[in-house]
Amino acid sequence: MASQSISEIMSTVDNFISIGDWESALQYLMKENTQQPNSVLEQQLVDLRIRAFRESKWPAPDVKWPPAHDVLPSKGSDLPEINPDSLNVDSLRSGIMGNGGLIVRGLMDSHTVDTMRDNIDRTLVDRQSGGGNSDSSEQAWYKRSTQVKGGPTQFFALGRERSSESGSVWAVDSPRVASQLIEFYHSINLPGLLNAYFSEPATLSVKKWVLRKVAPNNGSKSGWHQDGRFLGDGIRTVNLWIALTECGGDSKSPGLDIVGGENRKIYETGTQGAPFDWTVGQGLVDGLGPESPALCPKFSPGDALFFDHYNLHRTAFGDDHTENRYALESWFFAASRAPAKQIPVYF
Ligand SMILES: O=C(O)CCC(=O)C(=O)O
Ligand SMILES: [Fe+2]
Repeated sequence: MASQSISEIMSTVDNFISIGDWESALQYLMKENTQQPNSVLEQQLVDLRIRAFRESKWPAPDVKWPPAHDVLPSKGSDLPEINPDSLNVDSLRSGIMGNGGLIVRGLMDSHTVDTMRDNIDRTLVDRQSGGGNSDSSEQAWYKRSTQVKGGPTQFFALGRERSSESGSVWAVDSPRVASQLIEFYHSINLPGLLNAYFSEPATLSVKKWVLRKVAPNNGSKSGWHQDGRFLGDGIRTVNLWIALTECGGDSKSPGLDIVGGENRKIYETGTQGAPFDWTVGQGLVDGLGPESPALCPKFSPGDALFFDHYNLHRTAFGDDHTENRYALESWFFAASRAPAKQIPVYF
């Protein structure tokens, strides 16, 4: 794409922004970038999405919360499972609030799954080599937005070397991946679904939108945690976790352990065998009883799990795993209650 075209595109974007029309600015920029993906436009998309949230108003809706919901049928104590066709505001509310989680089989198509796995590998390699090294015709797979201030220069498991073999990366640190993911979310009408769920727009965030490649048997242990423990009071959330490789159950790579059920409270941390002061001990989880079973669902590539900040969960490390596990973690917040510390990202 000639640089003239980019400046023309950006001038149209600036016109929308000058009248405060962030939605049109971002829709237009996203459309132009979809037609001809370009690293300059992708970086602009990330930067402007962070600005758009900060510079827009997010009035709180007047709604009863939690809203009315059912409990979905499931096999025994398992989480309910549906196909993408049955995903709507009712099944999402019932699954998350009534059952403690909802599995949607095959939510991401296999082409996008393959692309995302490849994206994660490229991003980890580019991060390891310093990031932003590619010339303008190549993609810079890892590049920190100037709109992200005060964060770590990289994000990786505590005490671990930055590696291209495995790790976690903020999605916004890879502008191309962030753009492709938002295109995918729009293609399945996630903005509309979450708007209905929250009765207001949903937002992503810099810090709770993560690409993951988890190595098998890497010596890690992870404690049970609830994201509601550290994301702040009064939040409303939906986490969309998507497996990009087969994992969990009796498979060869670490899935996600999750406690199902209707319990919606924040549990005590740092006791009953908890390895860290912010995690919940195994003893406490064992004592929750049959209403709150600890599950390790088996996922195929493209399967999704929806849950929220009340769910106890952890990476399901096991000794008998041999394969890497790739996954995407996307926490969505009701916009009027989104924690500023997580750096909301308009989507
Ligand atoms: O993918 C994992 O292993 C951890 C995910 C997680 O903690 C989350 O999605 O909040
Ligand atoms: Fe988590």
